[in-house]
Amino acid sequence: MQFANQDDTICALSTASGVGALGVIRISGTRSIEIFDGIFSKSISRAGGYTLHYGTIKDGEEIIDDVMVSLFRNPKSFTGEDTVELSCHGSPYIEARILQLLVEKGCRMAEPGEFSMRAFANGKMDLSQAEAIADLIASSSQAAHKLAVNQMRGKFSSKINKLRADLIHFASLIELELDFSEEDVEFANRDELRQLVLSIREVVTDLMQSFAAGNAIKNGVPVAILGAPNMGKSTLLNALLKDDRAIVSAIAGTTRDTIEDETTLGGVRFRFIDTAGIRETADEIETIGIARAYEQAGKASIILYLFDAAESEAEEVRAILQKLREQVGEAPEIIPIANKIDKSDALPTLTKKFAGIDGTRFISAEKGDGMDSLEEALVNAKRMKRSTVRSAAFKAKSQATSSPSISAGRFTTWARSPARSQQMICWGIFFRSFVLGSE
Ligand SMILES: Nc1nc2c(ncn2[C@@H]2O[C@H](COP(=O)(O)OP(=O)(O)OP(=O)(O)O)[C@@H](O)[C@H]2O)c(=O)[nH]1
Ligand SMILES: [Mg+2]
Repeated sequence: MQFANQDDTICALSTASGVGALGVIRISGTRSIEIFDGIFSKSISRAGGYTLHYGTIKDGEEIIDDVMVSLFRNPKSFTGEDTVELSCHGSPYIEARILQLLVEKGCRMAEPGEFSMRAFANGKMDLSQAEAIADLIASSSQAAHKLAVNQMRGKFSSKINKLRADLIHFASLIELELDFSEEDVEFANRDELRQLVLSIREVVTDLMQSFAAGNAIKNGVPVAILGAPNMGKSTLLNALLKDDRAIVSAIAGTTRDTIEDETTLGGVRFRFIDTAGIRETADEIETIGIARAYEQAGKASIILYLFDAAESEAEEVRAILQKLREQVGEAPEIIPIANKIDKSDALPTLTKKFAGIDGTRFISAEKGDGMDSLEEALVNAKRMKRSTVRSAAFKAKSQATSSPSISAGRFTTWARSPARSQQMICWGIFFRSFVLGSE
């Protein structure tokens, strides 16, 4: 994206458009104080940074509004430039008039993201922090908020910087070793090399896994609701969302396409996907819907597999669950759900009937029975997924520690074989172009 002239002084409404108690307008650039002075009842040209001023915005003799003004002098502002932030009354008319006045006096309307771009250009933040600001504004759950705050405060950036420094160090050690490979001298300490490789590997694994976790937090943990027609999938979706989102009917095959919506449970954002009931059918549209149901199941982190508590048999459910597992692989957590407990025997009888199916939840999506425990199971499944990721990372780390190819004793022999030397040169070139290429 190309921004217009960077020397322009820019202005924009920083609060949401529409009626509100207050509206905030931001002006940034070398002429911001001078331009603002042209519409304000007093001069702030001699005032220091971080000062607050009260006065009136005027268009000639016409009073537009009484405002509070914060002044930030470069470089101590969000953009790193002279910045004026004024709070006026939150009327779209007043805001438009003030912006119009500012443009008449020499400001340009800012393009989307231009204040953040200037902050980046002036070294106030890196790209990951700029992205975090957008995420912070869009955050709709406790977890997404925490993630964005951490990223904005530079936690992610410091990890990347540390990785970059480690890679540069590694590349220089390898180069040194290659330069003197013909001589019988070990320049790079074997233990140091091994530790470095392990720590790089750990950070990269962690970053790769944090992408999936972060993505789920930002966009919601995908949960697919699966089952045969009429099991109550759409009823469950509505109960989880506490909204009448999907059509519910006693006609089998009501839902033909996938229906998605999000909600937050226990501070975690979930994206629930109701699907077409799975059955053999000659109906062309329903067949497409069923294919989509499988597709969603494959992409989901959690699958809620629904069956009718009274009418289903444990053996048949177990067989279906086994098939489902084969189809979706190890990754998604599958939670079996016995629905419609309200219309059948007492709960202990049902519990006994499905005792062989691990983790079964008993609910009545229609009456709301068991929903609290299901919601708790969802939040726990999410937490377990996170700790599984951590333990996988730990496993990868311990496997790497015991990896014979990089154990200290065998490193020299490994490195000196002609094929390995070739490999090491390739690694060196790779690290060099990857890490140093941007310099
Ligand atoms: N008694 C009882 N009936 C339920 C319950 N949940 C759903 N039903 C009823 O079961 C019927 C089917 O519900 P839906 O939610 O449309 O089922 P579905 O699985 O989405 O069905 P398809 O979209 O056709 O695949 C409706 O008549 C619901 O009222 C429940 O917990 N108890
Ligand atoms: Mg349905």
